Amino acid sequence: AEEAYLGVVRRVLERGVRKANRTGTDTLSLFAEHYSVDLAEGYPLLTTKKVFFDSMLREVLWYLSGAEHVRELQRHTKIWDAWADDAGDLQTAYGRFWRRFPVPDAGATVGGEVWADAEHPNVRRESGGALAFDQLGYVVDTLRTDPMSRRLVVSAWHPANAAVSRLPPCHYTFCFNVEPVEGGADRLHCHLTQRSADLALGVPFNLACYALLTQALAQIVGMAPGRFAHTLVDAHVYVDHVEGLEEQLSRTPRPAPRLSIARHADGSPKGLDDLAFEDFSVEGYRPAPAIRFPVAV
Ligand code: THF
Repeated sequence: AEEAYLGVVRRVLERGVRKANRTGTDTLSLFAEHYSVDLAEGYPLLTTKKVFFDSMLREVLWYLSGAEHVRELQRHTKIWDAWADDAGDLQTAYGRFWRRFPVPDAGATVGGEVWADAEHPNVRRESGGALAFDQLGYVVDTLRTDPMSRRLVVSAWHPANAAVSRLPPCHYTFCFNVEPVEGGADRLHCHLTQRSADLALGVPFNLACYALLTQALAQIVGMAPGRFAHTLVDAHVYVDHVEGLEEQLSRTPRPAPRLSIARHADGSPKGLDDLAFEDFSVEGYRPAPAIRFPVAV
């Protein structure tokens, strides 16, 4: 599984085109790279370098919380500090859109289009009165009621926010898909589309994050984790990451670890909003040493 990720890194190092970008550090980039891993083979936490699982898990729990600020996350990890203001607020936050995507006012309708209203089971009222849609809640509910649905989409991209934000979402939409299995548990697949993919720093976190999320949703709805597929629109390596990645490519992947997610005492799965840091444990993770990569801001 890890080979799939390393293959993208290898291709970008070999054939990537040098590009300038807003950060001031050039990249080697390839357009529309893709890889996938089978989560049945283990949890894809990379072993060719140490990936900081605790930081990544704090980040996922922050997404799930639906918060628009990083004040809680900052108590545990610095990985989002560079993009937050002094109060810990962000101009764009994943969880805010995953769990609380703004619903237009009824008055915004100009023709025949429709919007879920306050009566919809996945719509909540914000403290200020505006309506917000819980996309992840909708996915869980739909996996239960209509698992073969091809509409299991979550979008973190709000055009009117993205146009003015300092950092619009990089991994901006994901979609689940169920494969029926005769005589066994159906498999839950996840496809993530990422507009901008920092292969050394971000992608190992993103891979671990969505693999964890897929396994958590599968457990919640009684399915088996399937494949995680990842499309990288601008797949890049910052030029100051080349040396570290060459070192990483020289290492041989070790067996993938296993992730386990706690259940309630009666054996029933914990729901999206019950999952806490202590509920996740990784077994058999014996990675090669960490590699330091400077983050481009
Ligand atoms: N900007 C850039 N240039 N790259 C990114 O990967 C990225 N993100 C998020 C937003 N903007 C980005 C931030 N996510 C680390 C990991 C994830 C980040 C930012 C930084 C990082 O420094 N990781 C180190 C140390 C981790 C630790 O000490 O806990 C590592 O070695 O993994 C991608 O979504």
